[in-house]
Amino acid sequence: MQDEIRSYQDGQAGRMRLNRPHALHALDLAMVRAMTRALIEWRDQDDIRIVLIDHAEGRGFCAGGDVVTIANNIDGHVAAARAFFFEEYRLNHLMYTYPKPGVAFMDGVTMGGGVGITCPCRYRVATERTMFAMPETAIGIFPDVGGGRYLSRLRGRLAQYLSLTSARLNGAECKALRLATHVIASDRLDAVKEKIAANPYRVQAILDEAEEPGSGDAPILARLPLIDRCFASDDLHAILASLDAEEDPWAAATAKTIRAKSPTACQASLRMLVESPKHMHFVDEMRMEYALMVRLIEFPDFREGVRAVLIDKDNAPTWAPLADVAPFFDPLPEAEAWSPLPAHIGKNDF
Ligand code: QUE
Repeated sequence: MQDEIRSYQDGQAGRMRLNRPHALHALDLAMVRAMTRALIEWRDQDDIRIVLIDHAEGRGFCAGGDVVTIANNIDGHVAAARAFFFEEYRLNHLMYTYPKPGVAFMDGVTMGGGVGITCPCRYRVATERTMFAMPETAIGIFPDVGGGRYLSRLRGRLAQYLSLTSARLNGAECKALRLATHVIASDRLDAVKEKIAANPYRVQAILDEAEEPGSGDAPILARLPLIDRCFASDDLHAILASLDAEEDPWAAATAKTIRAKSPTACQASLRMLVESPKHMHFVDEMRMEYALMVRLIEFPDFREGVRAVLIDKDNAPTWAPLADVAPFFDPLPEAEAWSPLPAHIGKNDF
């Protein structure tokens, strides 16, 4: 079998290429481990000055996590399901604190777990093929992988809007919201990567030079006032009531979209977005997200959502009755809680 992560040195760059084309390069545990191992190896290697993350042939940059396998593990193999998120968040944290700059190329679908490996990078390149979304509430979970941090820092009430609706953003919208640093035509990326690998100290200039003026329309900007008004509350029912009160086709369609998502997942997401800005350190964010994820993957909506969206593809989930999500935020017992990779860990410790 071909390696699902192709990692190699290219000039002065460490290259990590996601290579699971049949699943839009969604991350499984082996990929998370291979990426972690490569980053640890490159951390102390003086001839590697920068890390480039992209995908091999085929569509998509990274569709998220391998949630079908995780959902199938819930019955009987809960430890394996937990282990995926535990290690994925360790990778996200390693990238967030990594001493060398990262460049992520979001040249296609970039969702969930794909966002988690992009947002920690200093340079985030979108293209005309970028389709960015945090669609987790459709499968009974929440925008994780640091989503609480990245989304809650966006302007106005975009975090609440993106989390509840799974709305997709194009490359120009990602740039307008600072989720991307650059928008570069897809057919220029090979040349850009080659130049960066040869001259990593010029990365900013190389990306700036490859960007064309006017990188396309960002229609979301025109809707910001309406989004801010309708998503002003941290309460799901108040948001729905606010959308229903607008005499506006967009508001009606948006309310319908939210009503199709897991209500429990939506409420958990809204509460996370209240809590996330209180965290000083990314470690605290990921510890909270892991505790919440451990609870939600055992709540029936996760299995049901994965069934409806990704297995049977009937898009007709039956959600469980609404729970009070507050207990989902209780810290885990210390022995089960998430922790970052120990700082001294080396590549042979896996
Ligand atoms: C929510 C998600 C994911 C999703 C859809 C959601 C997710 C994910 C995929 C996905 C899509 C296409 C594939 C694939 C996975 O879809 O995490 O293997 O081919 O990986 O609504 O969180």
